Amino acid sequence: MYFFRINRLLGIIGILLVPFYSFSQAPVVEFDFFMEFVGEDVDSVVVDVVISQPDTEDVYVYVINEVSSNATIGYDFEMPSPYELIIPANHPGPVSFTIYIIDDDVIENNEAIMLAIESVVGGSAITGMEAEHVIWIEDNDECEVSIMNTDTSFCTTSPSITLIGNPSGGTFSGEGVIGDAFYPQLCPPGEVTIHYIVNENLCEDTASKQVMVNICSNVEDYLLEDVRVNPSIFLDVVQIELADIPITSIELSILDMNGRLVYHQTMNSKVEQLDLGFIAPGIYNLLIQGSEFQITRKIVKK
Ligand SMILES: [Ca+2]
Ligand SMILES: [Ca+2]
Repeated sequence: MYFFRINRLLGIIGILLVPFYSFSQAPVVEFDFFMEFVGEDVDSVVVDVVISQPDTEDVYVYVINEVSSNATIGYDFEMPSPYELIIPANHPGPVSFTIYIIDDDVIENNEAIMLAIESVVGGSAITGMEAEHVIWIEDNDECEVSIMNTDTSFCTTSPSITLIGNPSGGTFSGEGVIGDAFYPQLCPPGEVTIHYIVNENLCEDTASKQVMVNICSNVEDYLLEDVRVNPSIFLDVVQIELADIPITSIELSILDMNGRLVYHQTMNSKVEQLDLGFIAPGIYNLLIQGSEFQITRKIVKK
């Protein structure tokens, strides 16, 4: 009889204790604070997880890929292997994880790494005030537009060079510039300015570079006057005469102002009659190229 009563009494006490017992055993595993800001040039960030009440199951920290401004793993940051992000069941104390920040050269908005804590078995047993942690990576790359090429002096006979702009993706312009190439042979001798314009969302600026195009070596003997164009403004037929230039392997080319070749022939005599009735009225560059020299002059079609 007494045994039955004691048993029943213990049962009632047990029922009364269950909510308290469950509450007291609920794991409290959380980040030490919610948000932090770091520069892109820091090497790493240490994230601390505090454990007020250990979980009875393994718990892991993972990245939530939900926000549009998310930093990208492998490009913006690196994490230890997922297995190193696990907090073993019943782990008593705080745990620290290291997130490695990658310092790139890309101009971008600030980007976030969102971390969360979750039970391995998928339960939502984790309670705590800071179930998520956000690391904002502040971009340290500034918009600095420049032309990277270092050559500042060319001959009128120099071959074309590929222009390199920083950051890439911009547009070059200026005399002798076609696309991303600079053709000294299309420039008159003297100072020439090359422009580079970048117009992107996070970077809008212009850079300019002055270069000299000089008449060098063999060209000195053959001046512009040695190329005689008759009439100076032509309708259909134009006569090209090379006064004091020996006729050996001389190529004659006509390019429009965008650098497109509209006519080409080899010169076989000192005087050539060109029928250019098929080209549109406008200004063209006449290129006279020998094996060791090159002369450019403008011609005009009515
Ligand atoms: Ca980045
Ligand atoms: Ca960057």
